[in-house]
Amino acid sequence: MSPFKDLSRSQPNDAFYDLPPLGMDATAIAADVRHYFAHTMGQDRNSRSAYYPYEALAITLRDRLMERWKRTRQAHNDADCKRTYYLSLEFLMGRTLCNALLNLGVHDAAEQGLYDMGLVLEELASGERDAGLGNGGLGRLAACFLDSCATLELPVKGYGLRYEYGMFRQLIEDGHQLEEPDHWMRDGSPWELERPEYTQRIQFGGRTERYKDATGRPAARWVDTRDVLAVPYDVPIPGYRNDNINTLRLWKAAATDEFDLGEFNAGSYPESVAQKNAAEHITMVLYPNDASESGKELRLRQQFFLASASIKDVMREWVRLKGKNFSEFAAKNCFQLNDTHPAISVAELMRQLMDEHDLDWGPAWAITTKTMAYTNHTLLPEALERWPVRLFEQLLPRVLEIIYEINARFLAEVASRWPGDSERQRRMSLIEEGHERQVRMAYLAIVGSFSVNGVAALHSKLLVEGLFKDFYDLWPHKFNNKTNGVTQRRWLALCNPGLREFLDETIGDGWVRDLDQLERLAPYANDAVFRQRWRAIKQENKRRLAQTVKQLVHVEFPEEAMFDVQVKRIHEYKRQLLNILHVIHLYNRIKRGDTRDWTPRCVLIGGKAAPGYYMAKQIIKLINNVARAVNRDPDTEGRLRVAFLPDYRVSLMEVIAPGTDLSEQISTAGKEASGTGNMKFMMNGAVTIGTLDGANIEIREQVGDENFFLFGLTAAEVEQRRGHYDPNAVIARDSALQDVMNLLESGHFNQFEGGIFDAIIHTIRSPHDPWMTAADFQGYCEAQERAAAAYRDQEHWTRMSILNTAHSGFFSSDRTIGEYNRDIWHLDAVPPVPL
Ligand code: HT8
Repeated sequence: MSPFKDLSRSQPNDAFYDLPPLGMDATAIAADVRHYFAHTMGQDRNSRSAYYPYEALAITLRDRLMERWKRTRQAHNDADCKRTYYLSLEFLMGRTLCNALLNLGVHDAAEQGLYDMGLVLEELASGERDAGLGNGGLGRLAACFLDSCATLELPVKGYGLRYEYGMFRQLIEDGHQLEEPDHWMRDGSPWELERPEYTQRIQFGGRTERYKDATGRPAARWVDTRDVLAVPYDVPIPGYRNDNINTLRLWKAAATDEFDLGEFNAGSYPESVAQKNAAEHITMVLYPNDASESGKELRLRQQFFLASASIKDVMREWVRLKGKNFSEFAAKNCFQLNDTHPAISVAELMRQLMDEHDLDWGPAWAITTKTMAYTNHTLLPEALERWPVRLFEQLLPRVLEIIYEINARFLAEVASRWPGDSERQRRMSLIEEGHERQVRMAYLAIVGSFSVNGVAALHSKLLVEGLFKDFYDLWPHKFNNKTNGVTQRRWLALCNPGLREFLDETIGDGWVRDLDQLERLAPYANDAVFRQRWRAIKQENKRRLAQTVKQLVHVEFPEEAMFDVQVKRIHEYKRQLLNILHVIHLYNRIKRGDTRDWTPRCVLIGGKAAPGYYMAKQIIKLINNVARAVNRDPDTEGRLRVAFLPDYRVSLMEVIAPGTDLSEQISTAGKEASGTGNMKFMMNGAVTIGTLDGANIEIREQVGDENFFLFGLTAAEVEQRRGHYDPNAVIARDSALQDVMNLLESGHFNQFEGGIFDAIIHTIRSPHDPWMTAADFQGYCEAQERAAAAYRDQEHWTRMSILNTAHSGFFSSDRTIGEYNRDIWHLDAVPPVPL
């Protein structure tokens, strides 16, 4: 039946609507699981798959989320509150089941209820596939933010795309990365709710037509378009034990029902229908590049599809409640743009206000620039989005006209502020002139927003001194910093149950909502009994991690060794290469017998390379080849182990972070905007070895220099050295690095694969190496020695570990979201209508 057909003869009464609350105890949960397993999934004793009991439990929990979800929506409507919409092309949610159990407060009840029926919760939970709708930090940040907004009872709705294929699955074959498509929702997802009644119609192509409206005012409309439907799927976002459930709305592209037989000969009906499937390609697959733009037409389609559908969704609700009066729109709505990916929203909001809701330019622009806020996540030039004007002409002609008009008015403002400075106008123009004219999306975002923020103190400073300096000179009040954070619900309470219990016992459980309370741990760093238990928990987590490593790559990690971990996207600026050069250095030391006071070490590296990123894939191959050579050599036994963990993802990090001793955060200074893995490790009691980059700087400030292994050039020194960097002189002066290069260049790690590492060797020796790997090698090795020495004194190391957790309160995404709300959104917390 169509969801659009309204009831007419039926008159549902209270008997239909009023339901008793669902039980939250073990018995009630078990009863529902049994019911769904037998009556909904149609299973019986012959069922062997772990999938059906998982699904039955998921639906049981979904029912309980649903009860609360409606009340949250009702509370928001009743309060007529201001709302924020977090627009993002990526939400890297990971698994949902255990998070729902934790936040609903029914983990133990469910575990008991299942146990009574002979089922093991952990086994069911570990069968869930990650929702990999993001690349890395930027997408995971969006997921952490949603958790914090729901916990803080802020009326924030996420808007994203429901990709049929998420982040690819990474296979390692013969040391090389292979990609396999991730058809993650083939079996459907119990966590989404289709809402066909809120479908929107999105335009592409066509042309602009000018006309006079009923009042004689000149107006424009976008006609002869090829339309695509946007169908929303809602995902519940539970707050921590507060009965508040926010919404993540993901759009799926679908074909319209009408189609153009005229274009085809009569009789090519099947071809015409098939042609419509092209519409559904828009949300087929996530682009797998992190911090680099793809430049592909389909990607621009995705961006506009998200922006247009989400804004239309907000407008529909506005018009339903307020009619055509937009005077309060900016006071009640805020769009937070997650990087420039949804920046086209600036022009699309203008278009909808003017062409669909009859506002003039002035009022529409006033609304837009009081409603949009933009977060920048990188300074890397290859990630700065620019779209060819030609593409816009074909795909979004009316939107391009509006961008031109925004630019004309903006450049007039620049000209009046700096008369005659045409060079500045050229620099600041939204349109980059040149061989191919391009729209600069970051500039569109800045001009259209009232707030522009970076994601860590150094990054925000570098933005206003460099990339956005001209804009800062014009509008200093727009620029601000919001240092990233991560949710301690997933990244401590859920992933580290051993530590969670110990924390609860020691300082109470208030830290789950208020992470600053971890500060109360600091005095216990001096308590030997406390340290003993802390170590025992870490050991247990290391055993769990070692088991995972063994299972996945058949490498033994002895648990008394230092677990030294670098997991993140593979990118040259993150310098996994520096890490592996240090591994080769350790290997050299073992081979030459330089092993007095040796600290046994297990080096774990994981991460995905963008499929088209040649160097990143070479680095993966090198890591694998070095790992093979090291692990095979009997001399390394008990001293050094190396493993590359395939298919790094959210659910793997949940095992990795608790079991890590040393967290590698070694990017070239000035290049990692923030990093967020660094925070997850710190929370779980790992000590950081790192450069003065991104949030590392703030981590070091919080934990103190004595609890952090610092090395490397500063961002300023990196820039000073550019132009006269001479890595070959650096290598010649450093015998350890010389030895490493000799071994690498001898072909020791690629004996039957001649020349495969030439490109890597070349970049290390190139005076144009932007990442200055050789420059930081010596400092890195010294810091690694300090870490190794510190680890040998286990009491000292445990003290450092405790203090890292104790001082990690600042890195809760609750703090970050509190700042977004205080400085940018100005939302009131709205408690849900009680059950
Ligand atoms: C930063 C990371 C930071 C995290 O945001 C990052 N930025 C991107 N990915 C990140 O993890 C990013 C930036 C531009 C892009 C893109 C991804 C352009 C196109 C496609 C993907 O690197 O330091 O912690 C959250 O702020």
